[in-house]
Amino acid sequence: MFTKAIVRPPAPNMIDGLTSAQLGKPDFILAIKQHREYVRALESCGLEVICLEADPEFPDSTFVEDVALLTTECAIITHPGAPSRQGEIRGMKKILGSYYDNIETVQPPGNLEAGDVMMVGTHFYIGLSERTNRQGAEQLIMHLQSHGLSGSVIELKDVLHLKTGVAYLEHNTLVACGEFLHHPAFQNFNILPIDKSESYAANCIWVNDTILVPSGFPKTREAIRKVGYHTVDIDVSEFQKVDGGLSCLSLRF
Ligand code: CIR
Repeated sequence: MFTKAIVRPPAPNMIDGLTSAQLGKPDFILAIKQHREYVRALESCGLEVICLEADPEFPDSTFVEDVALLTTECAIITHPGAPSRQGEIRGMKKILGSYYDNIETVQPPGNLEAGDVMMVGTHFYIGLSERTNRQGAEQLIMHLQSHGLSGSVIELKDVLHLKTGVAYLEHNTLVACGEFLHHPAFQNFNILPIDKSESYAANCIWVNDTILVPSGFPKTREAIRKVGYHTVDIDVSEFQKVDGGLSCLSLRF
C-alpha cells in the first residue's frame, strides 16, 4: 500500500514542455484545475499528498515521476536523459531526505528517467529509451541490488517511456499495448490488452487497489473494471499535450 505521494503543480511555462504529441498547446488554467483534481483523487485513495512549489525554471518539472525512483528500501535520484530536465533533480535530495535514510543517485554518463521504471513487487523493469541508457539502467540495478531488490532491462522501440505503454496493476495483472503485448518478459502476467485507439490509457496507475484511468478511454476502463477493480477517471488532457500521463504526475510511496 502507498501512504504518500509527492507532486509538483505545473508552472505557466508547462505549455512549452517537450512534446511529440501534436495536440496543440496546453491551456495552463485548465492544467492547474486538472492537477488539483488529480491531487484530490490521490487523497481519496488514502494518500497524504506532499505538494512542492511549482518550478518555472523547468517547463517539464510537473512530471516529478521522472526525477526519482522511490522504493520500500531506498530512494534513487535519477539523471534525466533530456538535457532540459537535468536541473529538475536540484533540491530532490533535501526533499527526499525527510522520508528516506537511504538515497542513491544515478550519475552521468548514465541517464535514467523513472517513467522508464516499472515496479513489480521487489523487481523493477527498466526501459532502455531515448531518455534512459544502459549505463543508467546498470547503475540503477546496482543500487537496487545493494538494497535487496532487483532489476532487468527492456529495450523499447516506439514509446517515450516504458510506462507510456505498460502499467502494473498488482495481482500479477498488467495493462499493455503495442510492443509490450507480446513481449517475452511479460508473458507470465495476466495482460489486459489496450486497444490501439486508446493507447494513451496504458499509462494508468494503481493506488491502493483503485485504478486511476485517464478520462475518455471507455474500453480500457471497462476492461479494468471487468477484472474487478474500482476505477476513477481523471482528465489530464492538458498534460497529454506535452506527452505526460497519470503516472508522471506523482511519486507514490
Ligand atoms: C517530457 O518529454 O519529458 C515531458 N514533456 C513528459 C514526461 C512524461 N513523463 C513520463 O512519461 N514519465
